[in-house]
Amino acid sequence: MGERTTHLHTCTLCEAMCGLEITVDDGRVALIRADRDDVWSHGFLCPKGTTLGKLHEDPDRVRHPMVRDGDRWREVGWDEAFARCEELLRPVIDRYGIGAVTAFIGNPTAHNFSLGRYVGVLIGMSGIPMIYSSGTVDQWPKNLSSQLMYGGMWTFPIPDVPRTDLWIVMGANPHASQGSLLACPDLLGQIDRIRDDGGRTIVVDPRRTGTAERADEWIPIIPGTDAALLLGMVNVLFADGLVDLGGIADLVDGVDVLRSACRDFTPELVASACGVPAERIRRLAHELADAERAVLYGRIGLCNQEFGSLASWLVDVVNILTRHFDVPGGLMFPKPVAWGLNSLPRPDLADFQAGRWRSRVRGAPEVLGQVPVSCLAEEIDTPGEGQLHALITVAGNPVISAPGAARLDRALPLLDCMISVDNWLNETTRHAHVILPGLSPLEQPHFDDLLWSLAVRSAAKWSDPVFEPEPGRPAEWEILIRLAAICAGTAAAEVDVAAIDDGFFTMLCQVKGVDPAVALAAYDHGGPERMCDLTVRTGPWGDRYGEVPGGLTLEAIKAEPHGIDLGPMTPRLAEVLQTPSGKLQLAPPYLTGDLPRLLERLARPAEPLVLVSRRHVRSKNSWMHNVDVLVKGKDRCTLLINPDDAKRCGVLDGTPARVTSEAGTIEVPVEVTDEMMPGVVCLPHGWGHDKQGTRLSVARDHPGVNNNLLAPPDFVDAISGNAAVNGIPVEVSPA
Ligand SMILES: Nc1nc2c(c(=O)[nH]1)N[C@H]1C(S)=C(S)[C@@H](COP(=O)(O)OP(=O)(O)OC[C@H]3O[C@@H](n4cnc5c(=O)[nH]c(N)nc54)[C@H](O)[C@@H]3O)O[C@H]1N2
Ligand SMILES: Nc1nc2c(c(=O)[nH]1)N[C@H]1C(S)=C(S)[C@@H](COP(=O)(O)OP(=O)(O)OC[C@H]3O[C@@H](n4cnc5c(=O)[nH]c(N)nc54)[C@H](O)[C@@H]3O)O[C@H]1N2
Ligand code: SF4
Ligand SMILES: [Mo]
Repeated sequence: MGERTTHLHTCTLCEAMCGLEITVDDGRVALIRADRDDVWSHGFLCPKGTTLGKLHEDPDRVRHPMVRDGDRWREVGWDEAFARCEELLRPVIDRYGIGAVTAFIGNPTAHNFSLGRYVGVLIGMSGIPMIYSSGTVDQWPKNLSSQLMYGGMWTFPIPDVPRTDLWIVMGANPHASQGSLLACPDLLGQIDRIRDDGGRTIVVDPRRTGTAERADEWIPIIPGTDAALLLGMVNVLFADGLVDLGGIADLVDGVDVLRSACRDFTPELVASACGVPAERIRRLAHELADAERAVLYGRIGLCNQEFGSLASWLVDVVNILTRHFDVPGGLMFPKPVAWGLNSLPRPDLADFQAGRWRSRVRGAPEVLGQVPVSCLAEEIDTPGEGQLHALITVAGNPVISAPGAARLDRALPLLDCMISVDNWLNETTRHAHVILPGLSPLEQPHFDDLLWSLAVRSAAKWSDPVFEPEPGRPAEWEILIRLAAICAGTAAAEVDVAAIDDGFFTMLCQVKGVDPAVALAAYDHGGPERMCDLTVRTGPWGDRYGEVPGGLTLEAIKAEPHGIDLGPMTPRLAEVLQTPSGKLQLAPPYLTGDLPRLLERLARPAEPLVLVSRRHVRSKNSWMHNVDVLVKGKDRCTLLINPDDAKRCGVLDGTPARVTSEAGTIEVPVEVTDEMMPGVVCLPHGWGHDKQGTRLSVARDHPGVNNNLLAPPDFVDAISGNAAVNGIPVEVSPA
């Protein structure tokens, strides 16, 4: 009989942050189930959470640094790996300068204890002038509207779903995603709760998703037209005298500007472009205004589209105008127990300006310091002054996730140096010269940094590692510090990780007004755990290192293995506003300046067929298809198409179709279903695992096809640069 132990650990796979109870037998995960006593998730979990053990035990997972010579990989020790990084980076920097080096930061960074807190060190200390991230295929429009409205690019208001009576969901599918820019356990279950309490949920989406099925009403909408629909609602709110800002009126600037900006956008004007009857748009505005507690929520379908910034802005606007803002049941600002590094002051953005510089090849303007990730390929493969010669990827798979995927796949082999901080040898990392693996989620402690800033309650949970990592394995924060220092000119063998970490910690203390000497003396260790304690102790409930007796510390959180709960969101608009005027900007000129572009779109004839993306509860972007229990069963990478469109295009259920866009052509099996509105087809994102040279033995047998082969690199929301991977014009024919 081996040893059996039980461990509590928060799931790191999505924003729901479910508490797990993990049983380990003889050093192997025997069972993962929900922790019913978790103060946050109360026993909820989804099928992915039970597979953390499979991820941990995946024989394909990279556990040792790997160096590539030609097409052969060899495992090496850590010293050799960092020496190789230096050997590759140094000549590039010497010859072309640090401007020839860039980084791509991917999604798991936001869910990872080490990476999230230290990726800023890589960006800040390496001297790399510009980076790319999955943010520009995700939430950049929300970053932009939040910067302009509230003065902070991460100051996101979150729908207080657990206390609302009317929930309008636009371009989000929590049935698959479990919530995004919104952390709420069992989010889908809220639909039933709302109904039981006499309320309603309405889903506005081109697809009758699992969320729409469970809701009370589905309103199909033509992709990319949400901003127009929302402007129609704003128009009605003003015209019918329904505007009521409630208690925040004194904090809001720009009501009159907004009133005139929306004057032309009557429901009658926008209805046909949106595919939503004018009468329904009118009624939506009235329903929202009349409801005591209501909230309209928009997510990735509203960001990853041609008018992402306008739509993201207007989501907040309609809630503000109907006094569903900064009040229970409406959009509210979370108060995280531990402040996130994303909330550090950004003086560089105080006076917002887009296009302070432009990308070299396409001339794309920077917005909030980044240009679209779809620029990356052309910056690598176009010769000339300023060409990129080195790339560091951190937890990212842009060969799958970025528009114009085929060109990036061809461009990466042109690099003189590519280093990937990543746990798998996949479509992107197979091009790397060095792979530096992180620990598995079960080999490291966990406390969510970013995600508690998106949560419907103030709560906190600490997870100890379930397994000890192999001796000598660095955590990812150390890897990032080492890479940053090498870029900055330190010899690989001479990087003083602890000194750099102390320097970073000292800087954070100074920002938060605590004496670094007092804070430093409180620890015998560095790294993310120390930083986590700092952010708790200087947070809203913190003890400020003894200044506030009885205040919260990480120690106190650790003492509660099922977590601590400090209650629901509370009104705090005045506290979070950081605009130069100190007021909420309802109608920022940069955003209203984009309205003529929308008017032009309304005048354009409708596209016969457009493509949108989808997610599935058993996938996580591109990287969990190597878990057998998650991919078994029928092929999920199919083209969903409405029966009328299928007939018109001559394609049959279960047969392969050819899908063509301006960017490329793919073949994919057809699934005919009336869950798609006519004129819209749908593909999942994150597939295409048929590339040579990967080490993904399970995913290889369920390859699917990459929908970003169809995404034109320059199809973006013009004012944020965010990719428009929804609403891509396509043609479908039998293969
Ligand atoms: N067409 C289309 N494209 C899209 C989207 C869409 O809806 N449609 N969605 C977009 C969105 S929202 C996002 S966020 C992006 C995601 O874009 P990416 O972040 O580029 O892609 P992921 O698939 O999340 O890749 C994660 C990578 O991290 C690695 N990894 C996993 N865990 C760890 C870890 O703990 N440490 C390290 N170091 N590495 C790890 C995986 O091996 C993988 O290489 O895709 C975007 N692309
Ligand atoms: N299981 C699972 N969970 C995940 C992920 C995953 O891959 N798998 N990914 C995580 C990540 S990185 C993110 S960013 C979140 C995203 O979380 P969500 O925002 O909930 O993303 P989706 O599930 O893709 O739902 C987007 C919806 O937008 C709709 N849509 C597309 N275009 C439009 C449009 O123009 N207008 C409107 N109104 N709707 C439109 C689509 O049909 C789809 O139903 O999920 C996270 N959670
Ligand atoms: S919903 Fe699933 S993937 Fe998300 S945190 Fe919970 S168990 Fe993990
Ligand atoms: Mo995302």
